[in-house]
Amino acid sequence: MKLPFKLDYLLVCLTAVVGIGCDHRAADMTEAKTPSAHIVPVPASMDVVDGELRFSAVIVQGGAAAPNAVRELEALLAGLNISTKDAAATPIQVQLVDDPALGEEGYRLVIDDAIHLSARTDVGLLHAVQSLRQLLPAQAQADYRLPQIVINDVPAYRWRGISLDVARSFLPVEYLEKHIDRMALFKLNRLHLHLTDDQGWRIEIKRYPKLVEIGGASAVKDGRAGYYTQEQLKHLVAYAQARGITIVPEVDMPGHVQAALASYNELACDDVSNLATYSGVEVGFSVFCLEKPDIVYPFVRNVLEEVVAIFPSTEIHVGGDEIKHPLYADFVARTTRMVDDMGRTAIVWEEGSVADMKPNVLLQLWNDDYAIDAAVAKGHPLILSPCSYLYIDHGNYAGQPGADWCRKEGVPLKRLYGFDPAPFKSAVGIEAALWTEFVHTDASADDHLWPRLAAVAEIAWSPAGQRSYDGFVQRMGALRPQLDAMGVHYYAEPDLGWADAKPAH
Ligand code: TNX
Repeated sequence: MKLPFKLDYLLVCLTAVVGIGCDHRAADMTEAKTPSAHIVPVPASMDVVDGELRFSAVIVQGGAAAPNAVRELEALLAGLNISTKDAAATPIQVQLVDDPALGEEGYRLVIDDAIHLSARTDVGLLHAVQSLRQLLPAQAQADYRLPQIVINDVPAYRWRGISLDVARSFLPVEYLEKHIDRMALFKLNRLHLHLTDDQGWRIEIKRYPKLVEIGGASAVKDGRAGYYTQEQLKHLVAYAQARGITIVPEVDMPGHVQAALASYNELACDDVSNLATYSGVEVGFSVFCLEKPDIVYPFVRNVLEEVVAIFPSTEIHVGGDEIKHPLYADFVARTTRMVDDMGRTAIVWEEGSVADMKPNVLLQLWNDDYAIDAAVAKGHPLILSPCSYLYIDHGNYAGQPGADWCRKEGVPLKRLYGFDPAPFKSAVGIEAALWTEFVHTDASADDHLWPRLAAVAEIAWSPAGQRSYDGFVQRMGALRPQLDAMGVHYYAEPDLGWADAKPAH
C-alpha cells in the first residue's frame, strides 16, 4: 500500500519527536519517497512516472520460451529472499513480443502495479532482468520499492567487449565465471580471450599435446601459468551463452608465438631442438617459420579446427599483431581464408589490413592514429580498441604501477568515458583490453577492470544523446553495492566518491 506523501512525512515527524530533528528525517524520507533509477548503461529511453511499486513477494508469469532470462530472474529473486510462491503477490510478467524495434537485444521494462519484462529474444529479456537487478537493492530487505517506470532500451552497438589476456598470466575458470556474471550486469556481450602469446599457450589442442604441457607451464615473470582443457572451455562457452555473452577465442599468429615454438620446435626456422619458453615482457621477437609452409599451415589449420569445434562464435580472432616479415601479408590472407572456409569470420589486429582479405574480415584497431581509412574503404568492419582510451592494463590514475607505453597518464575513468566511437562509421562496436604483463592476480584484474568496464558498457550501449560523465558518475556511484555484493575488488575511484569509504571486502 502506497502512503500519500504528506502522511509519510507526518509519520516521520511523529516518530522522530525525540532526538533527531524532523528536517533531517524528512529529507531522508523524501529521498526514499521516490526510489531512484540508477541504471548503467543508461537506457535509450526511460520515463520515471511519479509513483512507486511496493512488494515483498512476487509471482513470475510467462517466460517459458525464455529459459535463460527466467533462470536469471529466479536467481535474482532468490538472492534477495523475495518469495515467488504466493499467487496473490505482485506479478512479474515475462513475455516474448514480436516488435522489430527491439532488435535482437533490446527490451522493454515497465513497472506500474506489476513488473513487465518484454523482448523479442531470451537475450533481450536477460538484459531486462539486469536492469531490474540494478533498480533493486543489492542486499535482501523485508520489502521492496521500485519507481514506476517505462524503459525502452536497445544497444547502440552489437559488439560490447572486453579482451582478457590469459596468456601472459593465467586467469582461472572460477574467475572467468565470476567475470561473465559481472559483464552480464552491465550488458557487455563479447568476452575475447587472448589464449596464446609468447609467454603461454592456454588452450588444450588434442593433436598437439605439448602446447599445454610446455607452453601451458610457462607465464610472464611473477605471473600465473596454467591452461584450460577443452571441456573447461566448452563449459565456459555454455555458461557465457546462458548469460547472453559470446566468447571470442584468439590464437595469436604468426608472431607472439614463442610458447608454441618452445613446444614444437619445428615451427621455428632455427634448426634447434631446445627452444626455451619466455617470461619477459618484450614483444615482436618470435614468428612461425613462414618459409616452411608445409609445416606451418597444416599446424594452423589443425589448431583452428579444434578452436572452432570448441567455440561457436561466428568470429574467430587470429591475431596478426606486431610482426614485420615479408610473408606476413600472405600468412594473414591464407589464415583468414581458412577461417572463412570453416564457416566463420576472422578478426585480425589492425596490422592485418595490409593483407588481401575478404571485406567481411574484421579489423581490431588499437593504435589511436593507425591509418585505417583505406581498409575501411575496402569494406572491413572495425572493432574499436584505441589504446589511449581502452587499454585498461594502463593505470586507473597516472603513476599506477604497470603499463603506460600508450598513455603515460594512464586511462582514468573520465578519460575512458570520453571516447567517442561515432566518427568510426563502420564500427561494429568497442572492446577494452586487459593485457596481463603486470596484472597477475584476480584482485589486480578486478582493480583494472572495475569500474572502468561499466564505462565501456555505457559507451557501447547508450546513445550519445543520453550519455554524460556527470550522469554516469551519479548512477555508477550508486551501484557500488552491486559490485560489493558480487565481491568485486574494484578500484575505489575518487570520481565516484568511492575513495573515502572502505569497500565491503
Ligand atoms: C600491445 S595490442 C600488444 C600486446 C601488449 C600490449 C600491452 C596488441 C595487439 N599488442 O601484445 O600486451 O600492447 O599494453
